[in-house]
Amino acid sequence: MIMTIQDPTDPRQYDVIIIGAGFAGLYALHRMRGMGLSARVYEAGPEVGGVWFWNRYPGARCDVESLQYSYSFSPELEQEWVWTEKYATQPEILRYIRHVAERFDLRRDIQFNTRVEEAVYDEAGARWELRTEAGERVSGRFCVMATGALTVPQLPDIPGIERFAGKIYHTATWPHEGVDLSGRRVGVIGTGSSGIQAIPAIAKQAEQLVVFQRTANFSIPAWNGPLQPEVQQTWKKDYREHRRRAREVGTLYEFSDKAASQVGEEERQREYERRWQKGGVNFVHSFNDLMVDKQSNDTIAEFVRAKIRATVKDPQVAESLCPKDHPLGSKRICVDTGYYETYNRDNVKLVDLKKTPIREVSASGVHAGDVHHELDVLVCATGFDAVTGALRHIDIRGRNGQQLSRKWAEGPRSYLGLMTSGFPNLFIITGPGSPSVLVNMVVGIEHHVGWICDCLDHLRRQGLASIEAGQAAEDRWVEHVNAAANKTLFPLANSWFLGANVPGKPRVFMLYAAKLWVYRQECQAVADKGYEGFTLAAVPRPALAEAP
Ligand code: NA7
Repeated sequence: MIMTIQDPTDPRQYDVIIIGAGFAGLYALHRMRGMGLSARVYEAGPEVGGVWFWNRYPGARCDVESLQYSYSFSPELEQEWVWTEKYATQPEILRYIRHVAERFDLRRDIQFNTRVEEAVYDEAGARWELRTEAGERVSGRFCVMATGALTVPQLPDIPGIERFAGKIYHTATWPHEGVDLSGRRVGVIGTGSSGIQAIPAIAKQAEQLVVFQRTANFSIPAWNGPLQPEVQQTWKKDYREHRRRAREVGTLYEFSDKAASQVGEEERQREYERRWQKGGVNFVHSFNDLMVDKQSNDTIAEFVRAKIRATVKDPQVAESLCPKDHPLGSKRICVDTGYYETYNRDNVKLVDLKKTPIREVSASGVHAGDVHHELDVLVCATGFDAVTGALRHIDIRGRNGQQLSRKWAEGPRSYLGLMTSGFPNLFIITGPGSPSVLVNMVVGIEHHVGWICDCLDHLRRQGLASIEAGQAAEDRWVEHVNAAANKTLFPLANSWFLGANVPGKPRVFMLYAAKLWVYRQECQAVADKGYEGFTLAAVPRPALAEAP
């Protein structure tokens, strides 16, 4: 028999409150419900999907192959869903997430259009008390932050931008009805993954396109196309094995066991060319030392620069597009369809902000260097307050009223990237201190949700009701995460991985750069040792619902 702790006289008390209905929140709900727990999801948007609901800019698609960027928990789901392209578009991924919500009857436990503003830990009652924007109050024994890494859009702080008389759009809040850019003079600020996907699509519609580039980025061709039915069928036959391997490495690429430093120039070039022709992030794995050895990285970076120079006809434009200030892969590598070729179009102009910085925006356009660019539409592909942004935007207060944003003022601190000391029973999915966006997000999400569910199961079997990261374990983990980053080339770039794109954000590498299988082993070892480093307690409250 399932004994629920939900108080029948107060329907707003749950075992678990989950914030966010993207990939993470939906899976957490499905699993927790399956454990017999009462769980409720609060979602700010009107629909499931999270990042895939909001990011609707032209050209938006995933740069992990669709057969891999999907849930593994249901063999039936993975067999019945048919992907149409090698890399799925945003609408297709959103259709998939909606299908999952229907198929597993998830919507009845999700409250949409509900932004959680405050989450306060009530020590006496050992509960998380939440308040929504509309003033509604709910509480849960546990709180799961499924708020995503790329949730809070970052708008550029450019003098005069508020005076612009045309329309301004951010790629992450693109109007749902779409935008007709035909006959328009469009400016795009930002050349990260979103800009690099949007620019070729916008160039085809707009009368004129001016791209304002602050940092040139490395981009690899996707060579996207329809997913052939036989390729899909073959993959699906081996799905269990593919998923098993993905749990170790995140995304299945051709991982090399050779170092670029140990082979000759000819072999390096041959391998880079072979991988370039296959396309995608696989290119970064050409050799196994590219993210740890700067000299090796220089060889692959130079290969890409040569490709850019060979593609872009105007040598000056080509030179501006060649990234020279960071190692390849130290900023998120981009995957494109015709990005560099777009600069050969007559209606496209590149403004190199390193040479001619933006001075101001006026009513009629953008003034960069000595040139005024007349524009009707300004598209900000300027990224996100990533990884910690969504957490910073909720007033989260733990023991003794301590605010999470205060605790993390000098950079996020967590144990295993799953919990943070002083905040009992608060779990974070794919948060700082975990591999998070460095691996296939769906694989990372499934791992975290699985770990959290095992933890909740352990608590109820032991008659315990509370878990909290210990301070010493957290300190050791933070050092461990920093040490892992310092073995790589990641700290050499001003990337959003380091919070460098948000003025005032502390410069801390927020992600755990070890291999996924290493991280999984570490998480499992902690659990196997009775949640070593955590404090588990039987607070004077009824234990969690019994296992079904
Ligand atoms: P990114 O990767 O953070 O890219 C943002 C871009 O916007 C990047 O080129 C920035 O230049 C540029 N930027 C930001 N602020 C400004 C200002 N004020 N002026 C000029 N240029 C600016 O965000 P995306 O949305 O493209 O991608 C995020 C992730 O989504 C991506 O990595 C994938 O994982 C999916 P900077 O490099 O900071 O000089």
